[in-house]
Amino acid sequence: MQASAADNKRPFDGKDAKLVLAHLLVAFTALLLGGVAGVLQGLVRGGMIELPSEIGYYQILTAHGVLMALIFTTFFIIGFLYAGVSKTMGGKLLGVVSRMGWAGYVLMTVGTILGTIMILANEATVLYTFYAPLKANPFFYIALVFVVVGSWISGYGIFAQYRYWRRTHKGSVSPLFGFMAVATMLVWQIATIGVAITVLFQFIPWSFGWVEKINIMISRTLFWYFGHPLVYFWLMPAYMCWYICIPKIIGGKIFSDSMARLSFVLFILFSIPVGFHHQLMEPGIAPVWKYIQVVLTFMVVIPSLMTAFAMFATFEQTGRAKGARGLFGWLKTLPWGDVRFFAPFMGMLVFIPAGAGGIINASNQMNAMVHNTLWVTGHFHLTVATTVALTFFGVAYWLIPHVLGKQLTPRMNRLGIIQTIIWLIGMFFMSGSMHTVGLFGSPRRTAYTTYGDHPDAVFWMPYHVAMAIGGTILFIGVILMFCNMIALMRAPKGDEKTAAEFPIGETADAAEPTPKWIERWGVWVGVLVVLILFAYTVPFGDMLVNPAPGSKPWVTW
Ligand code: HAS
Repeated sequence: MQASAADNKRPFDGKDAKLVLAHLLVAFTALLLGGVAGVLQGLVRGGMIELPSEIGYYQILTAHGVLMALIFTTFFIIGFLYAGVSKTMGGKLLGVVSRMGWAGYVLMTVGTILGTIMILANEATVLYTFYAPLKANPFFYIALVFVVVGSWISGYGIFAQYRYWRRTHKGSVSPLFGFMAVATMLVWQIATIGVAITVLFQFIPWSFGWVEKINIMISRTLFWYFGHPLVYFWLMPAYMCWYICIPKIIGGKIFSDSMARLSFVLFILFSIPVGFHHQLMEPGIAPVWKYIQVVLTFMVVIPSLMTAFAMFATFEQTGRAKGARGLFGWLKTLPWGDVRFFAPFMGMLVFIPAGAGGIINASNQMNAMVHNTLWVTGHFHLTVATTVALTFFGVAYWLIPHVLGKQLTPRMNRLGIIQTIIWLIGMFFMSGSMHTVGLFGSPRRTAYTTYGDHPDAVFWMPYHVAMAIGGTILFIGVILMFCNMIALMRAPKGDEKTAAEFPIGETADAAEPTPKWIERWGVWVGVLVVLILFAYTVPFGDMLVNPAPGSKPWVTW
């Protein structure tokens, strides 16, 4: 059951608007600060500037990764999900849900501030993956606990609103947005168990000095149990925009509600038991378990291929309904001048090579070639920093004015298109050079060095300069995005006709009805638990029974 056109225009609840905007404000502030760190590190790595001696390269690398990959995304996603849940499941959040949203927000913000202080104080230069045996100040790990626990509470709020809706609409299939929000938060809740265990039982006692050593293998395995589904926690809200909002924006309909839901169910099943594909080059895990997790990794590609199919189908059906002819005539009918479409579409386009790169990474032999090189950095700048980020930017252009009852003016729309193009140009230079120089062997996570003028390293330098140029262009994109966000908040008020809408698509008439079994969450979680146990029990048990000697803490900065 989807919202009608009148629902899309209906004013957004004032109280809920504050909650959504509070999340977006932290998200975009993190983007700005992370962007400052990013441009600096690009210029350092390209040999173009030197940092003052009090600031370390790895310190700003940590700030960049934490603020952009973890904080910008998490705050934006929770704000977006709360907005959609409020819009499509009752028109306003229940009192208790709103309180949970605020409680989660406050905890996450406290965690973010504490974590950022630790990084700026040079107490936590451990990069965003915080691999042991690098040891941060215990308060950095405590900050992570705040962020994760806050996000759990926010997730419970989404579950509560969904349960309420289902209780009051017995026999109906839930709104697609609500279903997808629950699926996304379910992936998050189950994935973060891994990071919670390693932080609570390994990092905190070890960083306080209560235990002498840490088992690195276990900490990394728990991290990647969380780290891979994390990327789908970023991707699924982008897919929500593609499946639900884009059809409405282009004047079409959702190709198939059931297919959209099925792809999210597949993400629940297959996004978690695949962490070993980040550890393919690590000793201590028997090859057969790596092989099994690689097979499961290829399973998690399927919902993305389904999404590509659904998007092409939506575009083509809409174009043909508007009279497009020929194989690609529908392309001309797409609203290229509308930033709400243009930015996410560019994200989709980029996801074709980005996803292909992921499939390369997942292939054991090719992983040996690219692992720990700048290729991987190039991969995640295309996936999360382009596909996901551009989609989130595209959402912000209508979400901010919608919740405030304001307009997306033609001027803001134009600025949005310019911002998207700047992003694409910057990313072309930066990620393109990262991919290429990665294939030549240039390692990731290193500051500027020519390794004593070794010919290979000297050969890499022009690519590092191109990365710095791309990074500088992207920084202009970050500043413009931040200014656009402020301008969107100050946009002129709209009336029924001119206010920005929350674009919620309707399902195509020809689509099959959605089967009710798709909402049997217990079944999906049950199958997921079986898959996790299958993929992890033996190799993890092995790490516990035959533990490595463990490591004392290292503080290298
Ligand atoms: Fe990845 C490393 C494998 C997707 C993010 N990945 C990373 C890291 C990050 C990351 C952050 O197997 C680095 C972590 C670190 O710091 O070490 N990744 C994959 C695979 C996929 C994948 C198989 N990754 C993502 C997404 C991310 C993300 C999504 C963020 C959002 N990744 C790996 C592996 C590694 C890795 C290894 C470890 C590497 C190493 O050695 O360290 C798949 O999910 C990708 C499937 C995607 C597709 C594309 C479908 C295309 C679509 C667009 C359709 C376009 C349309 C428009 C409709 C098959 C849906 C067309 C219109 C026209 C007009 C043409």
